[in-house]
Amino acid sequence: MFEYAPAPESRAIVDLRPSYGLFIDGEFVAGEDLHKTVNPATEEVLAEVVWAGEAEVDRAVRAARTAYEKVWGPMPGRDRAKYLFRIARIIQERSRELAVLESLDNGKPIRESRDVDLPLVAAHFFYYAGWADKLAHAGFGPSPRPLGVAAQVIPWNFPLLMLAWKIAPALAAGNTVVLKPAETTPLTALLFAEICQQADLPAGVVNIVTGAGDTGRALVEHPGVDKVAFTGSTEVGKAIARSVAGTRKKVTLELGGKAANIVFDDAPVDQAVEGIVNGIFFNQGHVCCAGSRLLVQESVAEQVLESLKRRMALLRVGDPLDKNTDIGAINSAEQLARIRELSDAGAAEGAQRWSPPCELPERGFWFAPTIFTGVTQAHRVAREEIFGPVLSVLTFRTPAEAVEKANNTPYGLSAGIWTDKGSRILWMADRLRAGVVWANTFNKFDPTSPFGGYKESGYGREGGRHGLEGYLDV
Ligand code: TXE
Repeated sequence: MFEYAPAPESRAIVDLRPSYGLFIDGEFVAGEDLHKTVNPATEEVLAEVVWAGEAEVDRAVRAARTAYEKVWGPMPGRDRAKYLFRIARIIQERSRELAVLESLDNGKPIRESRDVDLPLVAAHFFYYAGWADKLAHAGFGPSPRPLGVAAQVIPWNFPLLMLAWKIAPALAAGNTVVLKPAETTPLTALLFAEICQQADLPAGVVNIVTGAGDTGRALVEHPGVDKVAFTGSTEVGKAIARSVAGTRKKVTLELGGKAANIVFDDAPVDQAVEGIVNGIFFNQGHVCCAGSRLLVQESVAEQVLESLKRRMALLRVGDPLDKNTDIGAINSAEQLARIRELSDAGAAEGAQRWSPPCELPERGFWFAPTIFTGVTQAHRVAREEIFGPVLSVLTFRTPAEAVEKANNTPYGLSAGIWTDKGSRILWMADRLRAGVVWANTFNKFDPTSPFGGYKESGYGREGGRHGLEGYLDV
């Protein structure tokens, strides 16, 4: 008789080496400046990686330039597509290993890395592989040209997925890349480098330089770079925009957010509550488009909050490799300190803080799911990006007031609407200043649709046909 016993997602599936070099010109290159990367759930050291200095960044940019001019730029799109399809298939084949490594280095629940991140990563490569031989027939003009060498700097919240968002369209369009993963989550990018080798990708087409902000700055400021693509904090995004001003470099920026998740009185409460929970607690709230402000219509606020609290009491916080875990570890001690500081500010400013009873592990970085009620628009928790499992609740009476409050933020990345009325969805979507508006769902991603911000959430789009525009001269 067949018995289904789900195996624990064991860390034994990943074969970690004690240290990793930089991936430059198709090879791993040792370096001197080694730094540890830790498992945020246990504080155990996973491996050491090199933090690249200016000379190493220079080497990587030169390798990317040569590969662009000699191999990848002149290659017909159908041949570039073959490599991208091959990479996509290897990602699928090695997806359990990648998912476990992602959860170890990042702290996110395995259910998310395995069922959300990894399928989307593979989907991105499949999707853009399909574009590589069709660029001349897609409204970009008869002979769209790649930009050249792309410098790509990504954050730690979706390490592999952000890598896929950056690398897949860049390569499909004929660019070569030097990518810098975040300092706290370098490992899956290095495993991806191995996958490039396994796919026989020509040397220099993809280069991975690990390191922190200084490595990122050296990369972005390198004169051999034609395009800068950045995802991260608004502060660093602005610094990058300033540093490339006056150069020939093109820039796309995907920055912070403070999305409103708006619940009307005609929305099915259970469904909306699931959407609120997914909106703010998915990936520990380390999500640029997280629904971090709940705007709930006054007439149903009490009912929605009661139901939300009941649901929050069922959330399991703990071991990221346990399939039953809903909320994993906070990615770093620094991020935990930031979340604590803002959460304490919320309480000090007079909002009411609530968390369900939940026991947090002793070692590692943890934060219980938290909501603030009695929040006004003046409170810091209503204005600043917390980037953690913390929800601020505000109320409204009319659709116009909901729009006014939702738009009352310097950000404009995403918004959510929960209502039974189709006409209201269209009315709201027309007025919300956000790059993505979800209706009766939240945090839905697809490689075919463009993603990106208004206002201080950045500019440029990633995903879909629009995602190619950032890597082409048309
Ligand atoms: O971001 P940084 P941090 C927000 C979120 C979070 C806050 C700080 O609110 O609490 O930012 O996070 C590289 N030139 N988001 O400090 O510093 C860095 O090494 C070039 C939202 O982690 O912006 C990393 O690879 N690169 C966001 C990447 O930039 C530089 C995701 C992001 O780090 C650099 C992350 C420099 N001068 C944080 N300085 C989102 N939009 O999803 C740093 N880096």
